[in-house]
Amino acid sequence: MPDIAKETLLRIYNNMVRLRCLDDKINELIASGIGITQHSTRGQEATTVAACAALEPADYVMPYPRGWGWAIGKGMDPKILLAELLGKKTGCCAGKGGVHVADWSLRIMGRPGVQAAHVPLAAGVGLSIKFRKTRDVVLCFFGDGASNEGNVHEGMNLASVWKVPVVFICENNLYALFTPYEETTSVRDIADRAQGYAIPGVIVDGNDAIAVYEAAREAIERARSGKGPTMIESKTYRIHGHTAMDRFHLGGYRPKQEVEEWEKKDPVKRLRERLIEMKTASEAELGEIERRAKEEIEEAEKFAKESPYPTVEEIFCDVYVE
Ligand SMILES: Cc1ncc(C[n+]2csc(CCOP(=O)(O)OP(=O)(O)O)c2C)c(N)n1
Ligand SMILES: [Mg+2]
Repeated sequence: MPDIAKETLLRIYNNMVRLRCLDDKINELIASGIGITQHSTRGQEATTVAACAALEPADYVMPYPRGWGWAIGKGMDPKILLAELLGKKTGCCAGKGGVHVADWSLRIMGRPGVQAAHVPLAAGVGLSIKFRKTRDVVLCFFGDGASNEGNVHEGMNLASVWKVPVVFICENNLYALFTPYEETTSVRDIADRAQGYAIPGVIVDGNDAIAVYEAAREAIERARSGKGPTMIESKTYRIHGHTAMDRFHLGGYRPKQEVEEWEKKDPVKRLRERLIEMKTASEAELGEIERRAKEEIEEAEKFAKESPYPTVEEIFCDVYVE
């Protein structure tokens, strides 16, 4: 039995289910012709959600482009997120950020568009925490493809030199766009690269929410107690294509059978089965979580669609600090 409070386990399950419903809803909106985009997190929900569950409210998240798990995990209301994606005034950036979701009140520092550009910024946030002498921690997410960018090297090196409280989480979903990671990555385990920065490198089964939570909790405690950064490599898989525009992900650049094998390791289903097996929750309780999540996302869609767009006069607000 894992040493995790029942309330935490249920929060993780709830957020994973809410994230999946939101992901499905956005794909539905895209299919209906609404001009938005997303990098689906189906199959990857455990990493961002369970890692964020190990944070405290004052901790920071440096998001990356895949999905919205870091937003849901850090407490963003799906209504506000969906309104932002639809360019509405009620969104977290008043409709002017679009996919570049940020909410500084939740310490979500802003989803980048340039892969890996945020990694040195995570070291910077860590340095600011050190100067301010608070006990906060930064969780910084990036993908396997991004792990080969110079920015990751610079950010991880500086974070180690400065011994700042940053936990780097690389979600290795085996592909960057249409390229398998072995074709672009020098090592089999990206976590091995942590050695080059003299920090711990941890490998975790990214489809096991409990394992991710435990690994993140340990790394976060280490960072909080002044021992510096950790790198976690979460091994997982994206079930959908790179984005909804990707028509070649099934049987094109990756074998259909590979996708089917990973579908059997569905992290949501897997946590559900564990919760039942450990008697953490009953079938009825989990069913209620799933029903409520669906309802919440339907309401979020209605809210986002009915919300107004920003006015022309509002376009130049929030551009500079006033
Ligand atoms: C610096 C930079 N190069 C290229 C791109 C275009 N691009 C967007 S997503 C992506 C693949 C990223 O792969 P990975 O880091 O593995 O993340 P995943 O999409 O698998 O979650 C690329 C190359 C970009 N956004 N930024
Ligand atoms: Mg990838």
